[in-house]
Amino acid sequence: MQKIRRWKEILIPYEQAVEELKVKFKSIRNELRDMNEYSPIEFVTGRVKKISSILEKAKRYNIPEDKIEEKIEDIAGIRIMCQFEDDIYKVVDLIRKRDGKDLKIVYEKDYIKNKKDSGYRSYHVIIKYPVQTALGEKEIFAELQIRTLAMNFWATIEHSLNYKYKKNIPENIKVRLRKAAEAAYLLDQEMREIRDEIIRAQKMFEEKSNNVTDI
Ligand code: 0O2
Repeated sequence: MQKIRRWKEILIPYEQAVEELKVKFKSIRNELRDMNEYSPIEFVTGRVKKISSILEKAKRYNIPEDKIEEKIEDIAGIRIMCQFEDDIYKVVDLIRKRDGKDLKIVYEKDYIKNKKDSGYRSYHVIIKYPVQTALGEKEIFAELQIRTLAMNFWATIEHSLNYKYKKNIPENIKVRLRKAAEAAYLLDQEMREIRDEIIRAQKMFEEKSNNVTDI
């Protein structure tokens, strides 16, 4: 009971960090939309890992309790959803531009170019983020996960199935989940091609109508 109370206290700055980071990424989206510019960010969510998941992960990786904050980098998690795969890399660039300003990039993991065995695709950026608390500044780790809507659709359902079946998903279902991940990826490619085709057609149309007015 005392342990839970202590963990609730430890997690306060993580909650603050998640709230601040959500506001920051939502503001980028809102500013761009207000300027009638395209936003690579579709929507943003965030969560602080559940105490039970933190302790379970520490046990899985043999991390002593006093080293958890040092070793577990995704206690604070932000998820940024994009329409298209190339938007993910635009968001990563936006994050890189803030490196050394309001956050510090520790490392990046590209699970899009190197998908996980499960079929999981997303881009992860691990950052250090300073939180101003009543007791002074505390620098914490946070994980930014950037993915398309289709990658998020797959990951959300796969995660809840894994949770429901306590990670004991039968092999044949794992194979089907991998196939479903490929289907989501193909959907992303197809939507990008459709977008590019529309842009090309629009440009051609504009050029033609400019030529007509020139005569
Ligand atoms: P939750 O509920 O989001 O906290 P590990 O966490 O052991 O898998 P590592 O190296 O610490 O491994 O981190 P990694 O690989 O960057 O993964 C951290 C988070 O990425 C996971 O957190 C998930 O949110 C997401 N993720 C990674 N692999 C998969 C996957 O195969 N399927 C889905 N749906 N999500 C994945 P948690 O702790 O699993 O979950």
